[in-house]
Amino acid sequence: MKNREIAHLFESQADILEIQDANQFRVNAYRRVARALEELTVDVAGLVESGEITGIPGIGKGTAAAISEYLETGMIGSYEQAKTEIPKGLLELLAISGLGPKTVGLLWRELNIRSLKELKQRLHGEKLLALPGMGEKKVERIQAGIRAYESGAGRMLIGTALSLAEMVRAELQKVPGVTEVGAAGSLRRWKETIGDVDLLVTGGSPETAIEAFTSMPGVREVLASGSTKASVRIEEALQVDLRVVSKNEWGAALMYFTGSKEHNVRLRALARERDLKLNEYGLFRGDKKLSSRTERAVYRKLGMAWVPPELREDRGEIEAALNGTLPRLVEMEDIRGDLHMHSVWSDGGSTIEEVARAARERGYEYVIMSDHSRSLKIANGLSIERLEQQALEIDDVNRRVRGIRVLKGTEADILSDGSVDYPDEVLERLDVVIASIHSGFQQSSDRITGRIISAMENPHVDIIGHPTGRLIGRREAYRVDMERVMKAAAETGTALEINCHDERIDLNDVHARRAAEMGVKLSLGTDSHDVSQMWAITIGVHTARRGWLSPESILNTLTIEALFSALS
Ligand code: DGT
Ligand code: CA
Ligand code: CA
Ligand code: ZN
Repeated sequence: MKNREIAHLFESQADILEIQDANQFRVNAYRRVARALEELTVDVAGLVESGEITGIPGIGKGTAAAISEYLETGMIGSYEQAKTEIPKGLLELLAISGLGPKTVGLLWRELNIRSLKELKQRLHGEKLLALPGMGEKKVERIQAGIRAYESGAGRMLIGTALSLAEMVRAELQKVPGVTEVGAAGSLRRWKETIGDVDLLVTGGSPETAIEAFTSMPGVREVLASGSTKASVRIEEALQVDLRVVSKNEWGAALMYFTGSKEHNVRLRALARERDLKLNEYGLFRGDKKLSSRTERAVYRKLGMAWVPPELREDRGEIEAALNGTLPRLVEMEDIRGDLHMHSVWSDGGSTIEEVARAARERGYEYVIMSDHSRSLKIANGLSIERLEQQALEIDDVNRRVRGIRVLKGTEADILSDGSVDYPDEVLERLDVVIASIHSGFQQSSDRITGRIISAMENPHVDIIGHPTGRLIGRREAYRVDMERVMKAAAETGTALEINCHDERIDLNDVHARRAAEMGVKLSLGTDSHDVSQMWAITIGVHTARRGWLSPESILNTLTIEALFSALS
C-alpha cells in the first residue's frame, strides 16, 4: 500500500506552504488530506480505481488527480515544483525536534538561515534570540533537538529497516532461480538503529538478481551496480546493499557480512593463530577450503560454537563460544504474553476485546491492559471510576473470550514527588502495576532518579515502564542514574521494562544485560496503542537476546500462575 508514502508527500507540501507563510486554510487542507490517507484502512489505489476516493472527506478532485498521478508516475508534479521554491536544507530542519515549519520559515525569511549548518552557526546570536517566539529556553530546546538529530542522523529505526527488508526480499524472491534471500549486517544482529540494510541472495543468475534489485519499484537512485553487488537508495535516505553469493559460499559470506566488524576482526585473528585464513569465501588452510557452506560449519572448524547474530559485537561472545558457555537465549516461543498495552479506554485505538483476540491469535496465554492513569490528561488517562468500569469490561471479555486471560493493569504516572498516580487501595486491586515517568524530563539526575526509586518502594509497583525515557533520534534519556535504579530494582524486586516500541527500545541491550546481571527481572511490553503494533514484541525479544538474556530473566516467559506469584 502506498497510503503512507503519499500521505507523507501531502504533509511535506503542507510544511513547505507553512514555511512560505501561506494561507493557513491551504496549509490545513493539505494536512487534512495527509491525515485522511494515514487513517485509511484500505489501499488508496483501490479507491482511486473505483472513484470512491473523492467521497473521502477532505479529498477533492484536484487531490484525487495528484494521488493518481503519484500512483502512475511515482511523483506529484506540483509537489516537485513546490520543493524548488524553498532552499533544500529547510526540509531537513523539520526533522529536528523543537523546530516546526513556522519557526523554520521565520528563520529563513528573517535571518536567511537555509540549512542546519547555518542554523548551528547562528543559534546563539542576538538576532535569533530576538525573533518573535524565540528565547533562551526555546533555543536550548532546539539545540538539544540538533544533538539528538545528529547522533541518529542517517540511521533508520529498526522497524523501518525491517519493513524495507521485507519489501526488497519479496521482490528478490520473484527472481527465477533465487533460492535464498537473507538479511546480514546490523539488521540481522538486531541493532537498535540501522545504517543500511544488507541483503544476500543466492541461486539464479547474478545479472538477473542485480537487474531486478536496481529496477524495483521505490528505487530513487542506484548508488552502485556491479556484477555481484549493488546499492540503491529508496525514498529520501534508505540505503540497501545487495550481494549475490554462490550457494557453496553462503555460510562464509553470511558470516562476513553479518559482522559486526569487531566480531569479524577477532575471528580472523583467531583463524590466523590456528594457521588458517578466514574471508567472505570460506575458511582455508593454505589453498584447501575447510568450510564455507554454512555458518555452523565455519564456527565449528574454528573450534567454537555457533554464535547467535545478536551477540556478535565482541562483548565476550567469542570467549564464551570457545569455552562452550554461551547462554541459552530467550526465543519468541518462550513468550507467553505482552506486558504493556493501551486500549480505547485511554489513547489507544483497539478495544479490550480486540486486544484479547489479537493476543490469543499470537498464541499468548495472557495480555495486560495498562492504560494511562488519571493525571495524564492528554492521553485520556483513567479516573478511578473509569478504571473500575474498565475492570468490569475486562471481566466480561475474560468470560466471553476463551483461551486468553486479560490482566487488569495500569501504566500509572510517577508524579513529581515520586508518588504513584492512584492511591494504594486502587493499585492493590490491580493484577499488574507499571509505573512510568511522563513529566519533568528535564529534572536533575538526583531528582529524577529519586522519583523512580520512590515509585519502586511502593509495594504495589511491579514494573518500571520505559526506564530511561529516550526517544531514538528525538529525545535524550532523562538524566537518570541507571546503576542506582537497577540496584533499587534488585532490592525491591521490581522489574524493569524493555519497551519494544522501535522508537524507544528502553531499556536497551546494554542496560538490560547489566540489570539481569544484578538479579533484576525484565518485562517485555510493546506499548501498543493498536493491535497492529503487537508484532513489535520481536524487537523486544531480540533486544533481550542482544542483552544475553535467558528465559529465566524475563517475566513474560512465566506461566500465569508463576507470573502472579512473582508479582505478589
Ligand atoms: P550499519 O549498516 O551501520 O547499521 O552497520 P553494519 O554492521 O550493517 O555495517 P555495514 O553495512 O557497513 O557492513 C555490513 C557488514 O559487513 C559489517 O557488519 C561487517 C562487514 N564489513 C563491512 N566492511 C568491513 C570491513 O572493512 N572489515 C570487516 N572485517 N568487515 C566488514
Ligand atoms: Ca548495514
Ligand atoms: Ca552495508
Ligand atoms: Zn508510557
